[in-house]
Amino acid sequence: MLPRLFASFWMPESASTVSDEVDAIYFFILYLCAFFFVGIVAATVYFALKYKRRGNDDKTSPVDHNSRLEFWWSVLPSIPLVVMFVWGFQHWLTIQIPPANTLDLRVTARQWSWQFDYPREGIVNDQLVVPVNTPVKLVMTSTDVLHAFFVPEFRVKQDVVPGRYSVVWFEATKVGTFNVFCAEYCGKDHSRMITRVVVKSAEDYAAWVEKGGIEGNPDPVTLGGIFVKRYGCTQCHSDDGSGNTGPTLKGLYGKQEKFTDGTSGVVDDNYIVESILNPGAKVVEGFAPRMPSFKGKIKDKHVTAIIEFIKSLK
Ligand code: HEC
Ligand SMILES: [Cu+2]
Repeated sequence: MLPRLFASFWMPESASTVSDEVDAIYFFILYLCAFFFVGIVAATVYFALKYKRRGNDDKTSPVDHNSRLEFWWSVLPSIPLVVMFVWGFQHWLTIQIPPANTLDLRVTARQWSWQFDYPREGIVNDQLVVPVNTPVKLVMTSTDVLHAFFVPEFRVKQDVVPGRYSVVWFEATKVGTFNVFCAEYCGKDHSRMITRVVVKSAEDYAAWVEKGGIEGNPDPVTLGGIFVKRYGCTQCHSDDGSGNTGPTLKGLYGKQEKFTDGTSGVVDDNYIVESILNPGAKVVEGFAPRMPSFKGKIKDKHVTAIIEFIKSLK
């Protein structure tokens, strides 16, 4: 590989099968440009001084062009350009086209959280947990605005677009935890739209799947607490009475609530289910209708656990 010079403080760790080559292309272009920048500036300064007009009768050269020179100074620099293009394009294809036999996961991005679904394993998580040395394909969509999935250590970044699916794949080469950022400005809490990708060894991943992605054997309230985090509810709702984009869940159950259409109602199981599946139906006074619908995105079992959790927040 080409030099990964300075990589340690310029670049995040390299942790996927494509990242070393992305860096190599980056440094190739960078050093090539640096080399020509220095050369061109030096030549400009040299010629400016050498052919400086020295007085009124200092005539300019009678030569107005030189076809052979012009031909070569056009052709030679285009060679590294072709190298840049061919190398870059080939690697871009590698990054774009997923290999066969990937682990396929679904990703839902919303203001301002990530949801990862494991369709075969029946797991929903707010963190992306994957096995090491296994190609993973993410089929991603957004429920609201443009977002972008970005893992710097993997050197992969892909827009997540409402109303359609976009695909990104990667193969992690190191066990560890890396940041997932949203790389498309998406509103007030864009900067908080961060999660992790946890790369586990094959055995640890299998054990995690075996337990449904949940450690231990928690009771429904604890389980509900896990799911409000996993579905990203906690991005907008606190459980301790503090304010946020949405009303706090503390003391919510049994409360008399006023809605923006002038009606009011008591918070019970039905109301919570409606709030989750059809949040626009009743909008709490003093709040904007910012909550995304979780219809088709949340399992009934998980809703039940969330209700138990909300009930417990007296
Ligand atoms: C993007 C921010 C956001 C997310 C994510 C979100 N909510 Fe909300 N939620 C709101 C807002 C804003 C309101 C108040 C407006 C309304 O009623 O639609 C609300 C209202 C509610 C209410 C009614 C509260 C009341 O005081 O009557 C419940 C219950 C609720 N959300 C539960 C959830 C659950 C459970 C989740 C996760 C599955 C969730 N929310 C995810 C923003 C959010
Ligand atoms: Cu975003």
